[in-house]
Amino acid sequence: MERTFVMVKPDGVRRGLVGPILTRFEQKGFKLQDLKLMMIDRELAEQHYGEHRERPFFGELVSFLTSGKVCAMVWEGPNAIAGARLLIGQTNPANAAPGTIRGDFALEVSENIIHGSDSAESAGREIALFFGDAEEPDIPRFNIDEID
Ligand code: RTP
Ligand code: MG
Repeated sequence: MERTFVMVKPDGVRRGLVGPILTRFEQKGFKLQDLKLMMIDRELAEQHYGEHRERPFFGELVSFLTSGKVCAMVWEGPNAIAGARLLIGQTNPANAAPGTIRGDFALEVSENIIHGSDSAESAGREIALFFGDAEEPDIPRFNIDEID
Protein backbone atom coordinates (compact mmCIF):
# COMPACT_ATOMS: atom_id res chain seq x y z
CA MET A 1 0.00 0.00 0.00
CA GLU A 2 1.31 3.43 -0.95
CA ARG A 3 0.31 7.02 -0.22
CA THR A 4 0.64 10.02 -2.50
CA PHE A 5 0.07 13.76 -2.26
CA VAL A 6 -2.32 15.33 -4.79
CA MET A 7 -3.31 18.98 -4.97
CA VAL A 8 -5.98 20.69 -7.07
CA LYS A 9 -4.33 23.99 -8.01
CA PRO A 10 -6.11 27.40 -7.86
CA ASP A 11 -7.34 27.16 -11.48
CA GLY A 12 -8.98 23.79 -10.73
CA VAL A 13 -10.67 25.10 -7.57
CA ARG A 14 -11.82 28.30 -9.35
CA ARG A 15 -13.34 26.26 -12.19
CA GLY A 16 -15.25 23.93 -9.86
CA LEU A 17 -13.24 20.84 -10.74
CA VAL A 18 -12.65 19.49 -7.22
CA GLY A 19 -15.74 17.26 -7.46
CA PRO A 20 -14.94 15.68 -10.84
CA ILE A 21 -11.32 15.12 -9.74
CA LEU A 22 -12.35 13.44 -6.46
CA THR A 23 -14.71 11.26 -8.48
CA ARG A 24 -11.94 10.07 -10.82
CA PHE A 25 -9.68 9.06 -7.94
CA GLU A 26 -12.55 7.32 -6.13
CA GLN A 27 -13.75 5.55 -9.27
CA LYS A 28 -10.24 4.25 -9.85
CA GLY A 29 -10.35 2.75 -6.35
CA PHE A 30 -7.93 4.94 -4.44
CA LYS A 31 -8.89 5.71 -0.86
CA LEU A 32 -9.04 9.31 0.37
CA GLN A 33 -6.94 9.62 3.53
CA ASP A 34 -6.97 13.38 4.12
CA LEU A 35 -8.22 16.55 2.41
CA LYS A 36 -8.23 20.29 3.04
CA LEU A 37 -9.06 23.49 1.19
CA MET A 38 -6.42 26.09 1.97
CA MET A 39 -4.47 29.16 0.87
CA ILE A 40 -0.75 28.56 0.36
CA ASP A 41 1.71 31.28 1.34
CA ARG A 42 4.78 32.12 -0.70
CA GLU A 43 7.12 30.21 1.61
CA LEU A 44 5.12 26.95 1.36
CA ALA A 45 4.80 27.28 -2.44
CA GLU A 46 8.59 27.82 -2.76
CA GLN A 47 9.31 24.82 -0.52
CA HIS A 48 6.85 22.61 -2.38
CA TYR A 49 8.36 23.41 -5.78
CA GLY A 50 11.94 23.82 -4.43
CA GLU A 51 13.38 21.49 -7.12
CA HIS A 52 12.36 24.10 -9.77
CA ARG A 53 13.92 27.10 -7.97
CA GLU A 54 16.40 27.82 -10.80
CA ARG A 55 13.90 27.37 -13.66
CA PRO A 56 12.75 30.47 -15.60
CA PHE A 57 9.08 29.80 -14.78
CA PHE A 58 9.60 29.52 -11.00
CA GLY A 59 8.33 33.02 -10.11
CA GLU A 60 5.25 32.60 -12.26
CA LEU A 61 4.62 29.14 -10.76
CA VAL A 62 4.78 30.43 -7.17
CA SER A 63 2.53 33.44 -7.98
CA PHE A 64 0.01 31.13 -9.63
CA LEU A 65 -0.03 28.68 -6.73
CA THR A 66 -0.67 31.48 -4.21
CA SER A 67 -3.41 33.13 -6.31
CA GLY A 68 -6.34 31.29 -4.70
CA LYS A 69 -7.36 28.30 -2.62
CA VAL A 70 -5.95 24.87 -3.37
CA CYS A 71 -7.40 21.50 -2.38
CA ALA A 72 -4.67 19.35 -0.79
CA MET A 73 -5.28 15.60 -0.56
CA VAL A 74 -3.66 12.34 0.45
CA TRP A 75 -4.69 9.24 -1.52
CA GLU A 76 -3.82 5.64 -0.73
CA GLY A 77 -3.75 2.47 -2.80
CA PRO A 78 -1.47 -0.01 -4.52
CA ASN A 79 0.99 1.90 -6.70
CA ALA A 80 -0.76 5.18 -5.75
CA ILE A 81 2.14 7.48 -6.74
CA ALA A 82 2.48 6.32 -10.36
CA GLY A 83 -1.26 5.61 -10.58
CA ALA A 84 -2.15 9.20 -9.65
CA ARG A 85 0.30 10.51 -12.26
CA LEU A 86 -1.42 8.34 -14.88
CA LEU A 87 -4.84 9.77 -13.97
CA ILE A 88 -3.34 13.30 -14.07
CA GLY A 89 -1.58 13.02 -17.46
CA GLN A 90 1.41 14.77 -19.04
CA THR A 91 2.70 18.05 -17.53
CA ASN A 92 1.78 20.03 -20.65
CA PRO A 93 -1.97 19.64 -21.26
CA ALA A 94 -1.29 20.04 -24.99
CA ASN A 95 0.41 16.62 -24.85
CA ALA A 96 -1.86 15.01 -22.24
CA ALA A 97 -4.03 12.17 -23.53
CA PRO A 98 -7.81 12.55 -23.56
CA GLY A 99 -9.17 10.66 -20.58
CA THR A 100 -6.55 12.13 -18.25
CA ILE A 101 -7.39 15.09 -16.01
CA ARG A 102 -5.03 17.49 -17.78
CA GLY A 103 -6.02 16.03 -21.16
CA ASP A 104 -9.71 16.64 -20.51
CA PHE A 105 -9.72 19.90 -18.53
CA ALA A 106 -6.68 22.05 -19.42
CA LEU A 107 -4.94 23.73 -22.34
CA GLU A 108 -1.73 25.32 -21.02
CA VAL A 109 1.25 24.19 -18.93
CA SER A 110 1.04 27.26 -16.68
CA GLU A 111 -2.52 26.33 -15.61
CA ASN A 112 -2.58 22.54 -15.56
CA ILE A 113 -5.19 22.02 -12.81
CA ILE A 114 -3.51 19.50 -10.55
CA HIS A 115 -0.27 18.30 -8.93
CA GLY A 116 0.77 14.75 -8.04
CA SER A 117 3.93 13.58 -6.25
CA ASP A 118 6.56 12.18 -8.63
CA SER A 119 8.29 9.67 -6.28
CA ALA A 120 8.06 8.04 -2.85
CA GLU A 121 10.55 10.56 -1.52
CA SER A 122 8.47 13.51 -2.87
CA ALA A 123 5.24 12.00 -1.54
CA GLY A 124 6.65 11.69 1.99
CA ARG A 125 8.10 15.19 1.89
CA GLU A 126 4.93 16.80 0.47
CA ILE A 127 2.52 15.01 2.83
CA ALA A 128 4.63 16.21 5.77
CA LEU A 129 4.78 19.74 4.32
CA PHE A 130 1.02 20.09 3.86
CA PHE A 131 -0.42 17.86 6.58
CA GLY A 132 2.36 17.87 9.17
CA ASP A 133 2.58 15.21 11.83
CA ALA A 134 -0.60 13.11 11.65
CA GLU A 135 -0.01 12.05 15.25
CA GLU A 136 -0.61 15.60 16.44
CA PRO A 137 -3.76 16.97 14.76
CA ASP A 138 -4.36 20.68 15.48
CA ILE A 139 -8.10 20.06 15.85
CA PRO A 140 -9.40 17.31 18.19
CA ARG A 141 -10.95 14.60 16.05
CA PHE A 142 -11.63 10.90 15.85
CA ASN A 143 -8.76 8.83 14.56
CA ILE A 144 -9.87 8.35 10.95
CA ASP A 145 -7.59 5.33 10.59
CA GLU A 146 -9.89 3.44 12.98
CA ILE A 147 -12.98 4.11 10.85
CA ASP A 148 -13.43 2.00 7.73
P1 RTP B 1 3.40 19.02 -10.88
O1 RTP B 1 4.70 18.99 -10.07
O2 RTP B 1 2.67 20.31 -10.75
O3 RTP B 1 2.57 17.81 -10.58
O4 RTP B 1 3.76 18.90 -12.42
P2 RTP B 1 4.73 17.84 -13.13
O5 RTP B 1 5.38 16.98 -12.09
O6 RTP B 1 3.94 17.18 -14.20
O7 RTP B 1 5.81 18.78 -13.80
P3 RTP B 1 7.07 19.51 -13.14
O8 RTP B 1 8.21 19.32 -14.07
O9 RTP B 1 7.24 19.09 -11.72
O10 RTP B 1 6.66 21.04 -13.22
C1 RTP B 1 5.98 21.66 -12.14
C2 RTP B 1 5.02 22.68 -12.70
O11 RTP B 1 5.75 23.75 -13.29
C3 RTP B 1 5.03 24.27 -14.40
N1 RTP B 1 5.87 24.22 -15.58
N2 RTP B 1 5.93 25.19 -16.44
N3 RTP B 1 6.60 26.86 -18.63
C4 RTP B 1 7.10 25.63 -18.56
O12 RTP B 1 7.80 25.17 -19.41
C5 RTP B 1 6.76 24.81 -17.40
N4 RTP B 1 7.24 23.61 -17.13
C6 RTP B 1 6.66 23.23 -15.97
C7 RTP B 1 3.81 23.41 -14.61
O13 RTP B 1 2.69 24.10 -14.07
C8 RTP B 1 4.12 22.16 -13.82
O14 RTP B 1 2.95 21.55 -13.32
MG1 MG C 1 6.36 17.77 -10.40
